[in-house]
Amino acid sequence: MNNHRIHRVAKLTGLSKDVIRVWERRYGLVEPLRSANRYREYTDEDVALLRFLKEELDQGQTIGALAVEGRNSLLQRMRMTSMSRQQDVSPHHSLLDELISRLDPLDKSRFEQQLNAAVAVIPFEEAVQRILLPLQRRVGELWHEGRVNIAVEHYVTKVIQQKLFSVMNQLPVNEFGPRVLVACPEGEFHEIGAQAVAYLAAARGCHVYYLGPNLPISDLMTLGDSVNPDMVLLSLTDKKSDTETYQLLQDLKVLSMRWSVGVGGQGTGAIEHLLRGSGIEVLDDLAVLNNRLANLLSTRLRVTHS
Ligand code: B12
Repeated sequence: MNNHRIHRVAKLTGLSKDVIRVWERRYGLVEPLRSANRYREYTDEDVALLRFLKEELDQGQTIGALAVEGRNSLLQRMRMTSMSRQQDVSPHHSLLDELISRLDPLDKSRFEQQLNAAVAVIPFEEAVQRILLPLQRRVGELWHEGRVNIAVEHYVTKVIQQKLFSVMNQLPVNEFGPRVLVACPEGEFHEIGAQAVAYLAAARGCHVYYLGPNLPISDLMTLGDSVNPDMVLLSLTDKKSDTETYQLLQDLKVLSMRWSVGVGGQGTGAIEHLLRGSGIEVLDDLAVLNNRLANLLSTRLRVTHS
């Protein structure tokens, strides 16, 4: 996460410094911290929100009406809007090419500067879809082709994971939101899909337990018994042998007798037909997950209010 001074925020958002200061005084939608020498310091989220406000104004909204809506609701709407826009947002190819060119030989400073700067200026969910996940795919593919050292691949993977976690950790924990467990079952080590799912669920207001890769279902069940989740989301990447597939199906069935279970990831294609009629939901992608989460949240809201 970066902090930005007001002149940079003005540049990044297209708003004048005066307007940014007046909005702070009158509406409090963005309340920057102060550095030791009293300069205003804005977070990436502040910048993304100001850009969103500017877009809303360009479409005829008034700042008064937006202020009444309040920061949290605006942030929520910003994330939703960015998610629905992203359905046809393609990877940021030229940036990805440049980032990849910093990996051999590894130029850590330039790589991180460039990545941080690019991620800072667009809503984080857009950055996830256009930059972070495609970067993970590109660097993973390079390793698979033997064109990048595994140490470099691990370095890039860790940078991506840190970004997802640091933004996720800054989201308020919604104690009363639907409880969602996210993991990759035993033998599954490709983790970024699951992390993206965890981030998305937390950003939508779920109470997320992120359990990472290679988790035996029996241990997931034990934790589930104490958490009693509203949904268990599993990420499947690898193709499995017949025996492994059989075992996985058994495990999923046991899980689904207790809780709602959703599976996604590139490994689901091979077993989708076997899941038909089982009650286990196959969630094709993050847009489908987004709708499922909206549904989960509204059910939870109805339960809390009744
Ligand atoms: C990055 C990568 C790696 C990294 C993993 C880094 C990490 N810690 O996660 C490294 C280099 C370590 C790696 C290693 C291996 N990999 Co690899 N790897 C990839 C690669 C290039 C990208 C996968 C990825 O992370 N994509 C980014 C994520 C975000 O995208 P995604 O997985 O498609 O997920 C999206 C959706 O599917 C969805 N989604 C995912 N999960 C879920 C869950 C839910 C609930 C929902 C709703 C949605 C959802 O959301 C995501 C965003 O759109 C793929 C090839 C490819 N282009 O996909 C191969 C691939 C997955 N790897 C593969 C293999 C075989 C391996 C190895 C076994 C190779 C080996 N011989 O050692 C090892 C095993 C891993 C291990 N033991 O550590 C194979 C799997 C093939 C198969 N059919 O089983 C692939 C397909 C490559 C290939 N073409 O052969 N790999």
